[in-house]
Amino acid sequence: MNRRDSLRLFTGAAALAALAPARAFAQAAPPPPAGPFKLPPLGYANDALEPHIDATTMMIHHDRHHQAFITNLNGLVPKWADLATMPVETIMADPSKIPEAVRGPVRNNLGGHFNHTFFWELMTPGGAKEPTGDLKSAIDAMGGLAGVSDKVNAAGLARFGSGWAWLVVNKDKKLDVVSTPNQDTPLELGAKPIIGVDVWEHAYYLKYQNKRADYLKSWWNTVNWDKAGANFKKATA
Ligand code: MN3
Repeated sequence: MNRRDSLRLFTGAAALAALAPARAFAQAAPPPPAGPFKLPPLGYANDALEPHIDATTMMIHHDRHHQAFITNLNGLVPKWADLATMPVETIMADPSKIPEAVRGPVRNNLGGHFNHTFFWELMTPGGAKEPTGDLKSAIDAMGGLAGVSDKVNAAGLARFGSGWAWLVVNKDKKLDVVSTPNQDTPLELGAKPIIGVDVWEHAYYLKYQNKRADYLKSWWNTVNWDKAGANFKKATA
């Protein structure tokens, strides 16, 4: 290409941009890298969990934090092809099977994708306000909902730095409370999650600042007990 041709191309592009600046601007944003991982949509509006979780936190948490895990995972697929085909649960149940060269980033980003997908589905603006059926019986046997939620909250408060607090069915098939650091999942403990709450600061800081205890207490109002019951049924099947 000679100088005159490149000038002509440039002039053409500039003219297009002047004609349709909004479109030109939109096209300037890089498209998300293609790949098998997709951000699952929230099943409700960003403000649907107000006042317990504010709309801005939900938007940033889902559209940016979760999207970052998806983007990173798609970037990791060329380095480890099995990532695209192996079930998430299989990989996260035994992260030692991930090739060492990509183990850290796969563990963090796939764990983040699993945990957040679980979290969005566990919350709802409507639905049952307390456990029912077999899950209710198991929670009652553990001291009732107030006692169990206190234990989960205590696990969340005791988690130094970032991580999650969980109500799980453990490897002995018993209801149990555990906490995991970073984006580790309960799966590698041989446990199946029933309830899980994100205690990373990004999950609550805009509204609750340093008051993690207030966030945890309020968060229980968002729990989708139908989903928790379904998780329990699957975990004990
Ligand atoms: Mn999070």
